[in-house]
Amino acid sequence: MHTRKTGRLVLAALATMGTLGLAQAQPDPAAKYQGAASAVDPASATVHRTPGAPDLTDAEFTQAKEIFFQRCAGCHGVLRKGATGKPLTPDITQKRGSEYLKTFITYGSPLGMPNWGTSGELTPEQIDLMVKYIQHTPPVPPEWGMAEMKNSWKVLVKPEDRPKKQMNNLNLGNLFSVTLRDDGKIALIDGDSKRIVKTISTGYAVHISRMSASGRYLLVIGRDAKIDMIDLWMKEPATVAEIKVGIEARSVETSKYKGYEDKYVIAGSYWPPQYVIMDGETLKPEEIISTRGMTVDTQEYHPEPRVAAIIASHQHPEFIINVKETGWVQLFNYKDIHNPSITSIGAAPFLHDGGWDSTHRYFITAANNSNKIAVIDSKDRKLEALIEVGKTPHPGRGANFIHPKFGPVWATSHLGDETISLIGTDPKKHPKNAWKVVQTLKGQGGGSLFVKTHPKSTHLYADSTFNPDPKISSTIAAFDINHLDKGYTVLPIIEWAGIKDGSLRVVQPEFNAAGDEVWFSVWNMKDKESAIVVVDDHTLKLKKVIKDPRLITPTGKFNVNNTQHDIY
Ligand code: DHE
Repeated sequence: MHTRKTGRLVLAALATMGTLGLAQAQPDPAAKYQGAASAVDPASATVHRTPGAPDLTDAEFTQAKEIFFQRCAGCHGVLRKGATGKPLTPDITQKRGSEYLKTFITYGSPLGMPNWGTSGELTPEQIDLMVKYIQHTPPVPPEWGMAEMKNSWKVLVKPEDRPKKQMNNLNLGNLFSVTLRDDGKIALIDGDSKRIVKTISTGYAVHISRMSASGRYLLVIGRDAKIDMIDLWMKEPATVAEIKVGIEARSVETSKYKGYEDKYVIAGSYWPPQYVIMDGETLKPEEIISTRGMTVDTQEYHPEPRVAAIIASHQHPEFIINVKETGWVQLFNYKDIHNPSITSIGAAPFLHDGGWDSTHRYFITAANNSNKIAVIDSKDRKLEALIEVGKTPHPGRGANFIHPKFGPVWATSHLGDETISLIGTDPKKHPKNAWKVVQTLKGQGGGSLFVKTHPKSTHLYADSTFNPDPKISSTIAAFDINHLDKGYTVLPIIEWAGIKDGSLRVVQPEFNAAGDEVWFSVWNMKDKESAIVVVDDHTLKLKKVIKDPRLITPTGKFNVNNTQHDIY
C-alpha cells in the first residue's frame, strides 16, 4: 500500500507486452461482450507510419482507425496495450504476421474475441485493412485537460435559481433512471405507475446513473464522457449542469461521507486515463488526477490505465477508484481536494466493476481478466483479500444476502463460465467463511453480467446476457436463497415480453424501493421493439410489461432509493 501526497506526478518506464492466445473450441459467451464504440473521435488522432508494417494509404489508415475506435478500443484500449482484449502492439502483431491476424479477426477465439468475419460484422476487405492497421504504431488521441473540460462545462440552472424543496409529486424513492443506450438518453420511469415520466438527452452511448447522497441529483455519464446532472426536485426533472470530462468514460459517483453530502462529484475516464473532482452543485471541474503509472504486478509503466468502477466511502471522506490496467485501487481523500492525499492499494490488474458488502465497509470488486475478486477494507484502507473465482467475474455491484449456513455473503456471476461464486463477508461473526468462496452455484451458462437481490427478498437473480444460446440469454435464473441446493427457476422474460422480432437479450435485474418487484430490460436492436419486464419477487410471476416507442435499447436501470443507499 502506498500513501503519497499528490500534485500531478506521473512516473514513466517501458511496458512489456502480453501475447495473443488462440484456442480452438467453440466461441464462449464472453465473445459477445464486445466493447461498445469508443467515443474517441478517430479524426482527432495523428497519423504515422511504422517500419515492418504493410503499407496503408492515408485514406485506408483513417478508415481503419475509425473501425478500431468503433469496434475494438473498448476491449483492447486506445493504445492497444490490452485489457479485456489482448495487447495488439506492433512488436506482437508484426511477429504474428498477416495470415495469423486475418484468421484471428475472422474466426475470433473462445477467449472473448468476437468472430468479426464469420459473423458478417466486418467484410473481407475491412479485415484485410485491420490486419495491416494493427501492425502500425497506434495513433494517440489528444489529451483532455482543464481547458477542454471548462470549455465543455455549462451550468444551465444556477443553484440559487433551483427549487428549495421538491416541486413535483413524484415518489422519488421509487423512480427509476433507465439507460436508453443507443438513443443517448435516459428514461425516468415512475416505479409505482410504471409510466415514463420523461426522457432526457444525455451523452453518447449513455452508460450508468448514480444518485447524490441527498437523493436529489441524478448523475448520468455517457461513453463520450459527458456528464449530465439532473435535478429531480424541479417541477419537471431537468438537467441543471453538464460537462465533458474526457473523450471516453464509464464511471461517475458523488461524495457520501457525512458532512460532505452532495459536495463533490467524481468521474473517471478511459481516455485520457484520469479522474476529475468537480463541485457537487455545479460540476465545476476542480482537480484532475492522472492514473498513468506502474502496474502492481510487473511494475511496468502503463500509458493507458483506464478508470473503471468508482464508489464513495462511508468510512472516510474518500472516493475509491478502480484503475483497470495497473490494478491499483486509489482512495482519493477529498478533505483538501487541491492537496489531496491518495492511498494506493495494490490489488490485481484489470479491475472492473464491484460494490459494497452489506455493512458498506468492504468494497468487493472484480479484477476480471485476473479471474479474481479483490476486497478493500475502506475503514482501515487496506487490501483485505484477493480471492480466486471463476472465469472473468462480472458482478455489477454484486448481491448481498444472509446464507442459511454461511451467514452474510456477497455474490458474483461470471462472463466466462456458468458459475456464481458466494463469498463470506463477515469476519466478525463468521470468521471461518470470511473472504473465501463458501459455495459455488451453477447458473444457466456463461455470459452473465449482473446478479441482484434485496434485503427484503429471498431470491437471487442472475442474467446470462451474452450467452450465445438464445434460450439462455432470453431468460433469467432465480435462486431461492433458503434452498440454494435446489438449483434455480427459469423466468422466460422475453417470452413474457411477447417480442419476437430482433436480436433480443435480457440484462440487469433491478429491484424497486419496496424490494417486492424486480425489473429486467429486454434489450433489442435500436430499430426494434424493446421492453422492461416487471416480476413479482414473492411469486416469481409476471407483473407488468412496460412497452413504449421511447424505450430504445434499455439496459441499466437504477432505482433512486436503492442506488442512493447502496442497496443490493
Ligand atoms: Fe458497463 C457498469 C465498463 C459494456 C451495462 N460498466 C460498468 C462499470 C464499468 C463498465 C467500469 C462500473 C461503473 C461503476 O460502478 O462506477 N461496460 C464497461 C466496459 O468497458 C464494457 C465492457 C465495454 C464498453 O466498451 O463499454 C461495458 N456495460 C457494457 C454493456 O455492453 C452493457 C451491458 C450495456 C450498456 O448499457 O452499455 C453495460 N455497465 C452496464 C451497467 C452497469 C455497468 C448496467 C451498472 C451496473 C450497476 O448495477 O451499477
